[in-house]
Amino acid sequence: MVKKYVFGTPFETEAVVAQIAVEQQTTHIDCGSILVEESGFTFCYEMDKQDVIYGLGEANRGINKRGYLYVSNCTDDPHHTEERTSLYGAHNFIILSGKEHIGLFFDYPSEMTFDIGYTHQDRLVVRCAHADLYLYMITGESAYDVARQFRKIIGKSYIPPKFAFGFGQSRWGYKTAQDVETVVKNYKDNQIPIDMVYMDIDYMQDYKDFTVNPDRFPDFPDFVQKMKQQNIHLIPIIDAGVKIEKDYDIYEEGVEKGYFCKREDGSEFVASVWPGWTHFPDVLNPEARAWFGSKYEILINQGIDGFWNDMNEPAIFFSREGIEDLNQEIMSYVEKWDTEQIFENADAIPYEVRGKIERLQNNPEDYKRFYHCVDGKKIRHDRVHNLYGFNMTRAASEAFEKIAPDQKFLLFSRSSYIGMHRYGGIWTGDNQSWWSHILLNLKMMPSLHMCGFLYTGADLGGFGANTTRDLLLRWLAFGVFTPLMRNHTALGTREQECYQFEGIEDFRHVIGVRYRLLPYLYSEFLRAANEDDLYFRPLGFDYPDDRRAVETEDQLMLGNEVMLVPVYTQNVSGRVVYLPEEMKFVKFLPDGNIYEETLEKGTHYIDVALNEVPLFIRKDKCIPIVDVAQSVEEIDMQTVSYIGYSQATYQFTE
Ligand code: MIG
Repeated sequence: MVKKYVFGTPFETEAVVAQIAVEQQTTHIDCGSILVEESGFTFCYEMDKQDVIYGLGEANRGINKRGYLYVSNCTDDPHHTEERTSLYGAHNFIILSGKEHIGLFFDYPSEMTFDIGYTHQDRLVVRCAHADLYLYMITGESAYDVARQFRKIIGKSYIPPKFAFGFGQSRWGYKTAQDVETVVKNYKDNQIPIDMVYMDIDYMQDYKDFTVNPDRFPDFPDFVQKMKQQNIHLIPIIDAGVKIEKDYDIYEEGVEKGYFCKREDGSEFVASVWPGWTHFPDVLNPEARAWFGSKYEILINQGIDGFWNDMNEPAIFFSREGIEDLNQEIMSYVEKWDTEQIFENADAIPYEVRGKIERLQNNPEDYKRFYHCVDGKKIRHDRVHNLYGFNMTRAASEAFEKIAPDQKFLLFSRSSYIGMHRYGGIWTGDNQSWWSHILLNLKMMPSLHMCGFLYTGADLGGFGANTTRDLLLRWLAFGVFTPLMRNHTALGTREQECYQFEGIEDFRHVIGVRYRLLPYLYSEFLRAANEDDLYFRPLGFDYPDDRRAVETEDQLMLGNEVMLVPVYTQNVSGRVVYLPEEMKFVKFLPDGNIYEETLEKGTHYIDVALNEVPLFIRKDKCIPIVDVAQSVEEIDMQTVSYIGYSQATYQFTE
């Protein structure tokens, strides 16, 4: 049962697609209390000791969000440490689950705070500065039921092309066609399956969107085809900022048509990002959105069939106004240097000044300095900040429909808001090569699935910092199951391609398991997308009456058949698992054999070597497996066989 309340004059985010009649407004909805004041909107709910709070999609900390503070405010922050309150996405959906099961979606596109037992241990307070929003309240039989009802009202999740379920290699720093060829050759020579190589900003000409540097990628269309012949899809990055440069057609057209975000005085807003000074396409304006989207065709015409949209919070290094706001002392530093130098030379700058310079980056003041034009109305960016990445990605997706309606494109974004899940997936941004980030990855996945973002994954091996062989192997063994399986790392970090490490056969094996399971994972993904279901679920969704299961946050349910138990600690030969019922323990062994053992309900210690991939199959279920293939295209369905409970059958979803 879904109820819709309206407060003030909300911005139409288009997060919800179902038509729902608006309730007579009250100050007390069926759960909690609401306060509408000059100073904003407050929702308050007294939590029972046993209540579990699910949701918030791409957010920090646990599956149960209790005990901390979360702020929906899309932010480019590469330090995902425990105290951080904002990441790249804004997913304002929570489920209160205890004696009653209630879903709440606060459809509000600006900064919103979820104090879930942070200020007062048992009080949930949701606040925002303007009482202009829709609130959807869902009641159901269980948390799982509530999540599924929510998924129904926000529309079907994006389904990528099948090749996107293969493994992808990425690195910030592949500069030339030869760099890409080297990656492909090494994967192929070592028989490590692979379907995608990602192209980070270095492929562009001076970081200009939709350009390819002709010296470093001569005859790009031909190169794209050569890669395709080896079943490799090249996936270029697109950044939000458009470089200001005379004769750059996208810049000139955008200015001429008035499609960039403007200052209050009508001039184009200018921000510094990778290309230097840029303008931001006004993707909230439908015409500008269609125009920006149409530019993807430039690369599609060269054979490209997938993209990742970056820097679309939008991230800002600094603005002219921001610099002007600083005192003379800082001016003297900033004036002398261009974009990159400021950050490269940060160490030479006095500490106090450095702090101020750092605060120029993603400065909230800048988000008040530009406007969108929606239905002829000027809307200040900060009021709709969390919708930028959503609409940049929607721009691409809507354009694909026109450019090639019969083709599926791979598309995922860094920033997002609920509703964007219909247009593309997301990756979870700049994590680190830390063991704790395997666990963060695991905990984020089911929350994202509650919010509709099914095609998701983290930078496997970690983006920032230097990875290690064991960390990468353990992370990949979990990544085998995430819809997006991509190894990506930052400029300047240790080489992270699988062939850079000793014992390459272990990587070959672990990634090979992805391909052995791919028909199953793809089928379960399609089922989840078609039926508005979750692919990943917390154990509490399937075993709500088993408190131990509810509190287990380092295992996940996948589809109807599988429970995942990744190893996420260093120097261990296995881990403790909790089985809420009898299950079959399965390990993909490095020699290609499969180990199966039935284990009783309860606690067990399982041995899992670095080169093994573990999973559990639920009682009376089975899953299909196939032989390893070098790419998705080469998977041979004739080789299908089944593992798990022998009497069971599996129904494929197509
Ligand atoms: O300011 O394009 O999250 O995946 O490698 C950094 C360079 C910009 C941030 C993305 C990351 C990407 C990087 N980008």
